[in-house]
Amino acid sequence: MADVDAVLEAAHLKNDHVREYVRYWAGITGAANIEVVSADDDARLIQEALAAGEILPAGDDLYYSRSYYKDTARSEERTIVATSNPADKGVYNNWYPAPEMKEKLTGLMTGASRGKTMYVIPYLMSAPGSPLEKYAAGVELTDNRSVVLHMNRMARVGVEYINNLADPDSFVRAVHVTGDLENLGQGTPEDKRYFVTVADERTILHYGSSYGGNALLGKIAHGLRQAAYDGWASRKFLAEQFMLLGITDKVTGKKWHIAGGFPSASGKTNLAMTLPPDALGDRYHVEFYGDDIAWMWVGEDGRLYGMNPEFGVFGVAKDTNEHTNPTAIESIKPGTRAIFTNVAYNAKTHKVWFEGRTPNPPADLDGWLDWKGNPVADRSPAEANDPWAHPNSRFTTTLANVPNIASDYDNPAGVPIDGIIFGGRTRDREPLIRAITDVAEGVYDGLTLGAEATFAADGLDGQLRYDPMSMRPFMSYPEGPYAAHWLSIIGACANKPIFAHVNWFQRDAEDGHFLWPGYRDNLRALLWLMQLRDGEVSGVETPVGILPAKDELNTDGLQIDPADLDKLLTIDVARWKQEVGFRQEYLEQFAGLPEEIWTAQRRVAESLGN
Ligand code: GTP
Ligand code: SPV
Ligand code: MN
Repeated sequence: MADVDAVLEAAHLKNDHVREYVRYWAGITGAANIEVVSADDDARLIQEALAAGEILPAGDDLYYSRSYYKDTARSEERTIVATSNPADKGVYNNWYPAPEMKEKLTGLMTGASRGKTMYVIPYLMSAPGSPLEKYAAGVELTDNRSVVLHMNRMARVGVEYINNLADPDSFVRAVHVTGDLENLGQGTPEDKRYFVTVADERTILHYGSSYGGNALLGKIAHGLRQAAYDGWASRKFLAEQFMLLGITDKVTGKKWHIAGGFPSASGKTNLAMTLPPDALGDRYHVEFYGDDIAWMWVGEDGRLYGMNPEFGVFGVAKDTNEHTNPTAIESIKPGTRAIFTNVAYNAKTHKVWFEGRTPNPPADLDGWLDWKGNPVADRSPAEANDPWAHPNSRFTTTLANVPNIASDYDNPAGVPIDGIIFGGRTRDREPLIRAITDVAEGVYDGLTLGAEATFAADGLDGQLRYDPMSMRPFMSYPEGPYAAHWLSIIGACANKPIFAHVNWFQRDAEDGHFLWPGYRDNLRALLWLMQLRDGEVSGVETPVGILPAKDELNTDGLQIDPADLDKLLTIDVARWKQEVGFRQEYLEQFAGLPEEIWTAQRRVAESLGN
């Protein structure tokens, strides 16, 4: 291999700790070449990837990538958090001892990049100058050019982000080795994939995938797992799978910010990018800050502040269209340099399509390939109804491409948070919205978030499960301390956010239709919540929170069956009594839950008459 130091020198990579790290892993992986990446290299890397057939053209400055067909989502059972302290073992973090995992991954990665280029991606998961900047720097090493292209969109990339660190050793070491995807036994007992965060060493070692959160290590491995651990270890901040949006009332000039957690593929991107319903558009404006991760801390003024550490969006393609999410459609239009992954692709016209993009698939099958690359026209009758796109197919675009991106999205100071919402796919029980003003009850509500899992993780679609704060796949330390850390951060705020639980996915018990139209109309529930916070409405008290009185919800232009609306604004007490019993059992698995959480559980149970 070429002299590593000469390459790093030529790339102006000055940080000696980074150099040492690159040398070490270049030696282990056996890569043939080293290349240091900056955002300016994107156009050249795109050309190289096109020439190599790793991506395909999908229109004017749009690109198509296909991942191996057994490598299309996160794998929860192959994801591990390791530390040197057995007390860090929780219920969901899949804890292993750090020495065992480092040895394992070093073995798997040894010689595994032979003949390949190892790209060095210095990145920052924050706007420069953020109060949390010291937790945000990282260097991903990857042997996959498509991963580089995605990282260029999802994070701020360049040597300038790691050359002048206050503590030059304080970057996250994030090593990604693709492995031989066709021989990894994905989903079998011989599965060779390991996605490990060695949290107390700020080291991420991922082997055996080129897809999304398995491979773009700045995103969930650093942005969520590592950052959540750092936030707890420092006692300074929370890192959560949250969207972040702003709402401006153009008449009064008021501006609110809301952050919220919904499990993967349950509506964060859609909500954060939403436009107001047409009837409310003259009065309200929604600004997009982030769709998947928020880091939150207490500001000097005693308010909770939040920021999106990412630079782009890795959004679910399915059902994204001009009606459901017009701003997302704008953000992937020609000229945006967006990359589509695992959607259907037309090899002749270079068009892409996915379920829900239009009501029906293209009528002319000529040239169309499904997400596996097979011609749709050649399908057997048995395959005729298979989806063209993978349900977890995605688009990758930068935040700046989203038309309603907040003007201050890059402001390192972050934004003050007025409301924290939790939600998910819940077919019964959860009303449209229930507000919670007590902090312990709000934290309790987040911990007991119960929803249907989605296709964003392999093999779990539709299973009803608890997903604390929507962090279940990203938990890096035990649930008891996690709850305590939440109580301590929010408790330290002099001016606290209001909590709420929302549900856009309640279904009719008979025919299964969604009771709520969802998407742009979701803003109606958030507006009510902000009015409640500001004392303009008072709602109706129930055992599980405050619901909107019927005349308090703005229904201008809303098309809904009045019987459906009634159901959305009431509590099914019998169903909730049963639920509280389930919650008792669920909470009992967690060691060291703060007493406040048990008090909240008892209060809810008692007010339901249990
Ligand atoms: P991750 O990126 O996996 O963390 O997901 P996410 O929470 O950002 O999910 P996203 O907003 O991309 O939504 C996932 C799916 O839910 C898409 O297919 C959406 O069309 C659908 N969806 C989003 N909002 C609504 C809604 O209000 N109602 C209904 N019925 N479906 C929705
Ligand atoms: C999720 O699965 O929650 C995502 C996509 O946001 S991934 O980056 O693959 O984790
Ligand atoms: Mn997510």
